[in-house]
Amino acid sequence: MVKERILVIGASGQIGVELTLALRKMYGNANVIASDLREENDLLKGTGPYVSMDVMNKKMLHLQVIRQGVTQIYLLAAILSATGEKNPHLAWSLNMQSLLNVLDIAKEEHLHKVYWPSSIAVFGPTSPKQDCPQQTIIEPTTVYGISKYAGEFWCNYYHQRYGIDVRSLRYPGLISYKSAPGGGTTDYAIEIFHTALEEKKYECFLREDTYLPMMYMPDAIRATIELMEADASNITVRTSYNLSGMSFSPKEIAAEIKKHIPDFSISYKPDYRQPIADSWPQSINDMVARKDWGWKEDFALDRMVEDMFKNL
Ligand code: NAD
Ligand code: AKB
Repeated sequence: MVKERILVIGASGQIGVELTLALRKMYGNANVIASDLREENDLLKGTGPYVSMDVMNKKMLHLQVIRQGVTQIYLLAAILSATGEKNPHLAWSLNMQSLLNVLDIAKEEHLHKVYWPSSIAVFGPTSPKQDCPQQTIIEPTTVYGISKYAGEFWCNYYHQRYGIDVRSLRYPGLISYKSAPGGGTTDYAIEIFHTALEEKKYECFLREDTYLPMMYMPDAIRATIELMEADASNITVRTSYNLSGMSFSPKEIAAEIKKHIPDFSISYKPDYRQPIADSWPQSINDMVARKDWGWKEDFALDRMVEDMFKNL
């Protein structure tokens, strides 16, 4: 078996921490190099190598790839939807240039595999709201969504033209308890747990009836690993796979939380994130991922809420 050396870029973020720990379990601690612009997350400390690095510095990134004998890159550094709307040029610049840097180096150094996540944010107001299919009208209205859609086509281009084995998932909003979320529109579904425990109440920045596609982090990590471990001949989508876990509204998650904290209450004060949420589908059809590499989620809303409270 070929020995893999994996570089995770953006390892101190919401997904990065859990993905790095999962990859270290599979490939051995020393073979998974965590890297980020910010300091090493506490949960990563002592579990394996860490490199402080700006993914925008292509020379430094290239040097690290050579020095560390890297064979696979997981690129997680990005600016998410809500933060992106505050600084569109910065979001475009980071989200695009980081990907192009990684794809170029993958080509030059003949890396075995690259992972880069897309998002349900590629879809826009003209996409189907319910059961949104893999291939449909895609006209994103946020800079984050535009960058993800363009990124998907760069992945496809590097695969078609240079044979890079780059794989991608369109994650829904991810819910987790280990590391904090990084500035997305779906972050309310994490904040709500923390304030429910601390204050027994939550003021939601989305309307009560705002349904969005969501997923519990253990499912997202497993989906990522299953996609990356799948035989290349089964991967028919080289832009990015639709991926579905669950779909709920703030009112529904609040009702589920009330089962655990009976005097919990929620109020609503929609802000600039409401139009972002309104532009996205409410549920996703991921038939192609299920057919190609056998995807199936474990967690529905009730089990996710139960598990969050067990762990928080
Ligand atoms: P996050 O913001 O929590 O983490 C991103 C990490 O990248 C941070 O630790 C940040 O310090 C780091 N970073 C930023 N700029 C960098 C730079 N120049 N060089 C090196 N590192 C840098 O984000 P996340 O939620 O973990 O998301 C990871 C990826 O998954 C992103 O591409 C995001 O678009 C995608 N995604 C996330 C979700 C979600 O709900 N979390 C949903 C869909 C897609
Ligand atoms: C966000 O809300 O920006 C992210 C995403 C769905 O991509 N969670």
